[in-house]
Amino acid sequence: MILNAKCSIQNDKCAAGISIVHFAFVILHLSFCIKYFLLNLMRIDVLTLFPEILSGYVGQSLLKRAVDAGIVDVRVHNIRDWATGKHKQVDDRPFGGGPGMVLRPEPVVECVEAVQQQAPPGRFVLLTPQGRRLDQAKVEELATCGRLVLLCGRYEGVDQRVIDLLQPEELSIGDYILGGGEVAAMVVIDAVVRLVPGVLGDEESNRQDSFSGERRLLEFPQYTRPREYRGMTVPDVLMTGNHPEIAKWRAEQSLTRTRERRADLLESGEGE
Ligand code: JAH
Repeated sequence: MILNAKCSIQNDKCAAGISIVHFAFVILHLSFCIKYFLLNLMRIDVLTLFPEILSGYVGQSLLKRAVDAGIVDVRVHNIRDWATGKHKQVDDRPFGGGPGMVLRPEPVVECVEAVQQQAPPGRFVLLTPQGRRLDQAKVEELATCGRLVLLCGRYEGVDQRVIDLLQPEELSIGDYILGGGEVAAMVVIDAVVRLVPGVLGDEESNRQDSFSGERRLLEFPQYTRPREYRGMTVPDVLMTGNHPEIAKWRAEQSLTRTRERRADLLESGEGE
């Protein structure tokens, strides 16, 4: 919707004869709209001071397969490339004192702006322990976005003016402090990419469907061959071939496990 509005504004300018460059941008944006929104593809931009942290992961099997198949487009950008001055300084000591360094606003803001302009602007996310906690519902929401721009903080964090100016969605993957947002960004990418249509085989995507309700329980225990290992046997019900009974047993196991290990998952909706 927003993208269409933007396209038509640029169209008006073009009709008013502002320049042929605007027309070229409309065509470019239109082609990106088609690519990422209509064809269900996903573009992910990662903004970081340590792009090499991402490179091993991006070349990894599942993601690499999706990239090779043209379903996902992952681009890693070095924030330092937008630093100016002979020292290319990206961080500085915090005003008011205290330990560590803070990311300066100029290279970060200019990097975000430049990257956002490469295609229709994406959902802009800052990975930070100050963010709202990521869960599967949020992952599903992000997977529908078409484009994500993930900003990875480092040191003591980013200058607050970056946040006030660009208003990213601040997300946390859990209550612990990492060395920086890169690992958290990889967690987001890993969780999101497997939901993009075509990334997983049919088998697994069907499995995902059956668990993508509001009610999320822990998985039931799984067994495979051999039937007996070091004197430990597989529960009898799984060997009966009685599928309604198996389904019942598994549902009970899921509920018991969830109650024992993750009662917090049952708090909403368990009252009926
Ligand atoms: C640590 C900047 N909740 C995950 C998470 C995300 C980011 C960071 N830590 C944890 C972090 C240091 C500097 C970001």
